[in-house]
Amino acid sequence: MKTLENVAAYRHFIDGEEQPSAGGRTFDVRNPANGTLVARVAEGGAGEVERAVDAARRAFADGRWSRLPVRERCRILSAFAQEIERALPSLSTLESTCTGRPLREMRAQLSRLPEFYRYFAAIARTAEDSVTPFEGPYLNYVRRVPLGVVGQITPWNHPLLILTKKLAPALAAGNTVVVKPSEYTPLTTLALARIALDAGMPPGVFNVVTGFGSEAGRALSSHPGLAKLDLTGGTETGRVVAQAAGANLVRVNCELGGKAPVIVLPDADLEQAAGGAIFAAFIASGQTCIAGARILVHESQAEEFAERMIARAEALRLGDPLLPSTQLGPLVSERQLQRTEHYVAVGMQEGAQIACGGKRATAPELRDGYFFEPTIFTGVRSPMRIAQEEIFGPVTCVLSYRNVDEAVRIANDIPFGLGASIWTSDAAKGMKLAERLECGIVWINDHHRIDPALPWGGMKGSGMGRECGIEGYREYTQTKSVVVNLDEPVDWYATTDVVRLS
Ligand code: TXE
Repeated sequence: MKTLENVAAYRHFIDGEEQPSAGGRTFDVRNPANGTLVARVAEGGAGEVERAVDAARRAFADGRWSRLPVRERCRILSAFAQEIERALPSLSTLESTCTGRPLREMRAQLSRLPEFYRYFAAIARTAEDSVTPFEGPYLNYVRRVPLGVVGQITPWNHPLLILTKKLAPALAAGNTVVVKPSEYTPLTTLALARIALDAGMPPGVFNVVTGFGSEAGRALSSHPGLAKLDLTGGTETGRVVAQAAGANLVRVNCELGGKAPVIVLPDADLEQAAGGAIFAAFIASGQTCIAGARILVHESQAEEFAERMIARAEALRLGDPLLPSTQLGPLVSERQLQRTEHYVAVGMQEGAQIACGGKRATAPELRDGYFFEPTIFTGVRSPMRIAQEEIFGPVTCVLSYRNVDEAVRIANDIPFGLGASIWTSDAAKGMKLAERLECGIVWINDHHRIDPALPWGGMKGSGMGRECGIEGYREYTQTKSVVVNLDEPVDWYATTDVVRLS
């Protein structure tokens, strides 16, 4: 049992230093697998955000990062990537302890992080500016320059991966950053800021303010000193944050909710597709914005397919996330657990059938954690709330369709549009179908697969803007045009000649 004296204490990371909150306010971070106290963390508000933005503004203005020769900036990013690689075992354990996600998942996910810093460093190092076909004796060259101070607000489901998708391009492009991580999972973000400093990143470039969304998050998103605000969170949070930033004419990138369809075409290998659907639905206990939450199966195969999924779901091993045998961890919080239970009740009221799961896990060793059994609803129709609203728990719905047109209608009949997957043995058929889906990312015979080069973002209520890829890098830059007159300047008032100005 941890006593208050030996609980780890974490503070904000501002200007290259750990800093407490004014008044010494703190909040607790607990392990969702067993409720134990993991750490006491400084609770920031407007004052701490002000300090962090000011440090980032100074770091940007004096050019210690933004005007560093790009080669040097990339060298530091490569050193950062290398230090992250070295720290992967401890980062994975800490991430697993705070999110409740199985260590196996965290290791697989975090092992990709260094690649993102190397990829964006390579883009910055190889980026070439352009020259426009400006008419007349002029040279118009267009440079891409950093934006300034950017605010990044991140969630608890993939704390380091989601941060990295924003941080790597922001830093590579020369911006300075203030991050407000989720109040549930701030520890690895603080650890990452320390690693960056140790890898040679100048103080003030990467700052972290910990605290709650309603206070620290609100202060950051409404700060007029930002050049951009980048959020991953719930759709409601996205609306609030975009309004606050918009009032200051701060550009906004939002990666919000989702409810991905998994479309199983009749020609698919059903066993492979069932494995894919289970992976899509239950990785991270369904707490991902691309969770396969609607499994669309041809009516002639729906029953058989559901049976295959049920067999696999019932075989999933729930347990201590740190054990290598564990396949499904707890939900991140009591709140997510209650939300999941609420939606299961809604589904039953709506007339859907629980084919497996549907309740909190009852094994004695799981009772102190937020564990919920993997749950499959059958008999679901698209207008039902369980098929329309983001549950963000280990719950998925099987829906049947009569033909491909109906599958497309169901897939698109939702306010979200982030990810989707198609399972088929005919890639051309899959590609044709992909064209008809209203979403930002479509996998064919896979799901959840990411890469730093993949432009990531949604349509409709799933957000605006794109992370990653060359587009994601560009969104952390702005153009600056320089127009050089290669001839004698026109003395406008000294002549009566007709001179074209445009
Ligand atoms: O996320 P929040 P919550 C969805 C998912 C989940 C629901 C609620 O459906 O069930 O959102 O989760 C900060 N101003 N997603 O409430 O609140 C907050 O502190 C500024 C989808 O935990 O959106 C945290 O750092 N910031 C999603 C971040 O926003 C505010 C991932 C996200 O938290 C704020 C997470 C405010 N007013 C949840 N309110 C995805 N796309 O993957 C909160 N925050």
